[in-house]
Amino acid sequence: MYNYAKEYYKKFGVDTEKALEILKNATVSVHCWQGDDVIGFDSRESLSGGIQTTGNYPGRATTPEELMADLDKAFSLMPGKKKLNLHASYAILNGENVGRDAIEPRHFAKWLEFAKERNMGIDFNPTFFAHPMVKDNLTLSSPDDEVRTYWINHGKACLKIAEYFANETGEPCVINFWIPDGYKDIPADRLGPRKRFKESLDEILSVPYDKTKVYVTLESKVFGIGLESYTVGSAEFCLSYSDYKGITPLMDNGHYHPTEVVSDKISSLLLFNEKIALHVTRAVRWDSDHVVILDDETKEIMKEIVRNDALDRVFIATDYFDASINRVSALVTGVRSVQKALLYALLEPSAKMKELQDSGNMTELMVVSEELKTAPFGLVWEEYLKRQNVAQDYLTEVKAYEKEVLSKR
Ligand code: RNT
Ligand code: ZN
Repeated sequence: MYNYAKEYYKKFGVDTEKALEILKNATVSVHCWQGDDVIGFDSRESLSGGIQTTGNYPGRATTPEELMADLDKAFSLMPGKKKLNLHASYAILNGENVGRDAIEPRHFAKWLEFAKERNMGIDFNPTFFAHPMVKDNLTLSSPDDEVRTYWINHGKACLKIAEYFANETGEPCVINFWIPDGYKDIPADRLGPRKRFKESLDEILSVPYDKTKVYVTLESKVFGIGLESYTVGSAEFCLSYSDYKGITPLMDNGHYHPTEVVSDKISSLLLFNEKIALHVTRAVRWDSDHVVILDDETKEIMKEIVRNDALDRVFIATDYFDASINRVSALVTGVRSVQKALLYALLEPSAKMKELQDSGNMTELMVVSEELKTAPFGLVWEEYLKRQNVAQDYLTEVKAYEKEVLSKR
């Protein structure tokens, strides 16, 4: 069956072997927070910051051990290269009374061990939400000196942890800054909070860190739940700041107006940045963070990366959280969908299609694009899973795990 597919794609000038080879080496950074509904282990606060998980499917991981076991199960059902993406709120404090402003690498030693044993790098995120020091929905942009200082110290502490991960794993660490700061209703001063955010970031980034192995990214957003009127870290702010500071912009495809698409933004950012970063999610009417599926926009995003030969310039991470379905399945479905979309993109005769565009042959371009949609893509995917020693049917394994492990929690 695979040979049939191989010949089929050859007619379009596509080498399936080459595609599989590239896919094998493409890394997806897998977010840990789908496993426990973004709750973490370091505070008793419920989720805040304008993001929400809905649903109450049984089996949520409630301890580091449970989360590690669930991630392990999920990783075993995903082909290809993975990285572990952690939030600061997943610090393992063992009863120690440490604030987020004072966390240290040692609070992540168990995570490091976990990643090392699995030959994985780690990405990191300071956690500026779900914490008593978030005052009036503000952190780094707060007018309250004490609040701002607390979160600046958190940022600094996280940079050190990111560097520790990079040093210890031997793989670069992407550390992503996202703050929820904003207002529910119309503010009187839009400049002040943004100026304070800028100054806070400047202060955090004044800490020396090794830029060859720690990549600082900044994630923008359009609005959050309860913060509908104003977002401090808007697209313009984050792009401008990234440019000014020489850090990496991060686009989350749930963070734009519903008719805007990240796939159209990638090329512009690639022209002006050495690296860019993505949070791949699925927004349904709002930044709902549904599980990623193999939909048109996910394919289009991956096409933009592949067509522009930018796989080594784009940090791809998943970011979604659905509490209404089996969480291990959610992790596997989302990550596999990203990988499927990547394969789909790799099976496109992009050079030929560019030529058609440049010669004004839009008729043929449309025909080729449409014909490719019914090419035997699934057979190439199946071959990939076989070569990677990963079962195609992950649901059976997930169900068994649910019965043996999740349902007993
Ligand atoms: C929120 C952002 C952010 C978070 C995670 C938990 O809208 O997308 O990336 O989802 O940091
Ligand atoms: Zn995100």
